[in-house]
Amino acid sequence: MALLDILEFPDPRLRTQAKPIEQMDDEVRRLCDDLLETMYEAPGIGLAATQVNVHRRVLVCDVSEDQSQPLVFINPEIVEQSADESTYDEGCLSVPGFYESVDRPDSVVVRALNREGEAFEMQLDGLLATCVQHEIDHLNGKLFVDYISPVKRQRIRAKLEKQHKKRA
Ligand code: QAP
Ligand code: CO
Repeated sequence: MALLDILEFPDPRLRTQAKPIEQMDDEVRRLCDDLLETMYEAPGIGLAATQVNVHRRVLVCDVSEDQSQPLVFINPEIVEQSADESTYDEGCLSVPGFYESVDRPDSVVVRALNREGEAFEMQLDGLLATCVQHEIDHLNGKLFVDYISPVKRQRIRAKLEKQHKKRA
């Protein structure tokens, strides 16, 4: 297992469209495990491969209080979504220190492969539905800051760029 480095907004690599996994193998299973380890260490509730600069369609999440319910979604697809929306204050390990309200469908049905490469479908509600939609966005090069006002997004970008310069 390994901790992976997380890309931070506005890194252009976060805009990459991830490619589907064609075949489950040890390398993909290792990626799943490393994503979970990196997410738990952060700590976070969701992490997409895009965020660690691996442009494959893999995401992990765990919204339980005690890190007891790891979920792996490979090649995830939303096959149904509710008309009703809910609003969450979203954050992102790639946008550290910033949280903004985002509206998304309140429940979704997601079809994906698990860590063993088996297909499954899951109905998700509440925070888990929001989290998986947020992570699928990453696989498509999209960030939660794309849903907020350009003024707020620019302010976040400027603050993070300043931090990155200091660190470099
Ligand atoms: C996505 O985000 C999410 O700013 C997962 O300083 C978040 O795990 C979906 C984190 C909220 C729905 C609601 C963020 C950790 C973790 C930070 C995360 C930070 C440290 C974010
Ligand atoms: Co995120």
